[in-house]
Amino acid sequence: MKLSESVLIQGLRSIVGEANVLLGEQISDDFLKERRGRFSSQTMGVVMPGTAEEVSALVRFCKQNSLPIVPQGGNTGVCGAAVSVEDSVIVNLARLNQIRKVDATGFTMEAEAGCILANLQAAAKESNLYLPLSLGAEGTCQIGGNLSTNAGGVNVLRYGNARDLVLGLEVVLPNGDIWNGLNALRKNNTGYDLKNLFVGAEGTLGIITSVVLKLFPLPVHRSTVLIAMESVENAVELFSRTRKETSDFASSFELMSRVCVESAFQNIPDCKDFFDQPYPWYVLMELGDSTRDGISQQLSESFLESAFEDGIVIDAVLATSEKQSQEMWRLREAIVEAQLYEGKSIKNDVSVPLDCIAEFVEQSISTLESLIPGIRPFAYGHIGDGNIHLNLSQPRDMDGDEFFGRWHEVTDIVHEITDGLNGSFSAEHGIGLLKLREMTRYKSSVELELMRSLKMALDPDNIMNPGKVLPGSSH
Ligand code: FAD
Ligand code: 2HG
Ligand code: ZN
Repeated sequence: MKLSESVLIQGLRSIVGEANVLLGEQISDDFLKERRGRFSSQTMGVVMPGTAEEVSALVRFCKQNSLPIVPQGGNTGVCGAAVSVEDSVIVNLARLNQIRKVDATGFTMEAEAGCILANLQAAAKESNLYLPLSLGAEGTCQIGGNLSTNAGGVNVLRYGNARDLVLGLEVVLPNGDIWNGLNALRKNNTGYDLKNLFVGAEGTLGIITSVVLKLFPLPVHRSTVLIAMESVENAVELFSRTRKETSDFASSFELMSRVCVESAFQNIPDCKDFFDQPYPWYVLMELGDSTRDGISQQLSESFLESAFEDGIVIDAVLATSEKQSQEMWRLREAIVEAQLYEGKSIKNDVSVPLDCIAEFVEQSISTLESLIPGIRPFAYGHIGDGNIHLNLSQPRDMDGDEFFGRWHEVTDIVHEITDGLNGSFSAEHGIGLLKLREMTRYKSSVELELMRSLKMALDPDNIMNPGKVLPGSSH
């Protein structure tokens, strides 16, 4: 028998306490808002458990009553994966926010899934250690969300993406069981590597409640350089030299077009130009080391010198203080926010092999400019990972809704070009609701069937984030 909504709410309250079930007007935009305005979210209630046991009891209750669950972290994801459709229950992990242990000998950290990423970075730093996962949303996103999206960010080049930083996980499975896989071992070949099932699963296979992460030596010596370039080809060539000539000390290699930085200058306070004239492309590069005397500055100076001589670099500014380094990073991170002031935007998050990046950018931009004259491409991203965000702002004289109406036409062009270059239609943001069409189009039937079998094995009642990631998986 299906229980009435008020009885269901009573049941949820009995598990987490009345104050931790938010209803109606208690539910702020923070839980419902989808940043791009593509999807609207509605929920029966937002439930905020405080322990893994409460998560487990909630999941059992929801399963018994066929209530779909949307696990939620900081709700900063950009593919609609934490949006609640079908009146699901949002299970937000914010109260699971304890940092349990920083192990300076083993270089690990154990924390609950609702910890804000920036707080974990700060806790590592207090112990003179480094958690390299870093992205523009780090002040809001939660580590559980980062792992569930397998987030990338600005340090993947040297340290890998979120998946590469996980040693252990605790997960509440769709039947309510708690899997305790919280080990801190670097070596553990004991059957299937279960943790990797949940990393990047976007909450469709279970709810991550705690994590053990790898830490690294704190790069106390850093060299941040803003480099001006003529072309994307030159940026790729510079990247290859950077790797060869700096002993892999480079942690970030970020590309930005002039359009991107100009929008930041215009729309975001405290963003300033570091050069006295405009250039078509910029790279923000960072090297870091923890040697006694520091070698990053010297390394970047010497290899940039040869790049100048060979005409690959036109101009460069080396940050001379921590403040200047932060200002350079502010410029890079401001691009996402700046674009919000440019009207509606259609975003892409593709990756292609490095030697195809220039071709990808050129071909996509010229095809899109013929399709929609006046379209404004914002090309930027983690070029060292082959990951470009080719975000398209609406033409200044076009209606925003009309532009959004052409979403599929635009993304189809970008994804066809990407596919032709053996790339991926989602490099780091995931699938959510946004890229279900692409899953059908570009994933083989073997891959999709395998994914469906896994989902079916773990969540036969389809209560865990239904409708996300797998096409046709709505509740
Ligand atoms: P949410 O948005 O709340 O959820 C994302 C997905 O994870 C959903 O499917 C949700 O159901 C699931 N989920 C959340 N918590 C759990 C849990 N505990 N257990 C199981 N499932 C869970 N992304 C990048 O990869 N690289 C970037 O450089 C980057 N930069 C960004 C910059 C800005 C300004 C913004 C707004 C976003 C950026 N993002 C970036 C996207 C986003 O921040 C990441 O996807 C982030 O990892 C999402 O974390 P979250 O806690 O906000 O998760
Ligand atoms: C970044 O690298 C983000 O800044 C982009 O991944 C997020 O396009 C976005 O909204
Ligand atoms: Zn990114």
